[in-house]
Amino acid sequence: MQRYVCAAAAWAALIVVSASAQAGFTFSDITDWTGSGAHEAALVIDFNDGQAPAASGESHSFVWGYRFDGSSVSAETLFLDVIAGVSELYAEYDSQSAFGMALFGIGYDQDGDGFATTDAAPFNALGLHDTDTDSGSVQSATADGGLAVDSDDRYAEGWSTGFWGQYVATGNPFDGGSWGFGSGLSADTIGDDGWLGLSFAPGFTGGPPSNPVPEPASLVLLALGAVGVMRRK
Ligand SMILES: [Ca+2]
Repeated sequence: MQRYVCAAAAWAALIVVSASAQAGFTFSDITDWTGSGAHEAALVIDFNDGQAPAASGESHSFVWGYRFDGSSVSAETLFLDVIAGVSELYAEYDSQSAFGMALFGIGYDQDGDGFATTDAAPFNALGLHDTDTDSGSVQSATADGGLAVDSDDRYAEGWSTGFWGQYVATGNPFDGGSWGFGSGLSADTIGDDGWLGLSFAPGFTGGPPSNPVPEPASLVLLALGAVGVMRRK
């Protein structure tokens, strides 16, 4: 009898923990930080590619942290610094378009064993490919159709067939705050505790970044909690 009571208490504890893990992603959940300084901001990336790292059938965002000094940082600087500082991240863009910086593609070497695109984007050692340095006058010529070579990696690009929607938030968009439309990476600034969101819109249809992927430990607890619910029926 006592064994069953203990088991029930254990399941109850797991379910409580899994519920709190869903309570909203915060800066304290960010594990990968770039930069240094007294202020913090977050870069949220949603590939919207249907791949589900949580194996839930839903798309999830990824979040990287950025530290800086001064009252704010340009969204362009934040983005490029994080891509350059995180060895698993890649970006293709035109640094000098009519709109300022035009973002074409973002890649994530999710399994950490190297990264390449099917159109062989020539990323430099920092994971950046600025098409403004390419020969030819149309700097968006390679901005559509590329995929990640490794099916375990993530890559989305577009300029004529889709685009990376840009969003900003001053309050936590996953815990009471909300996203607003960005004005362009070269135009926007991000302040302390600010959020910069990039969400791919295939076919120009999309919205703000979805909820970030839960931490692995939370996933285990969620799975155990689900089993607990099933056993209780
Ligand atoms: Ca890889």
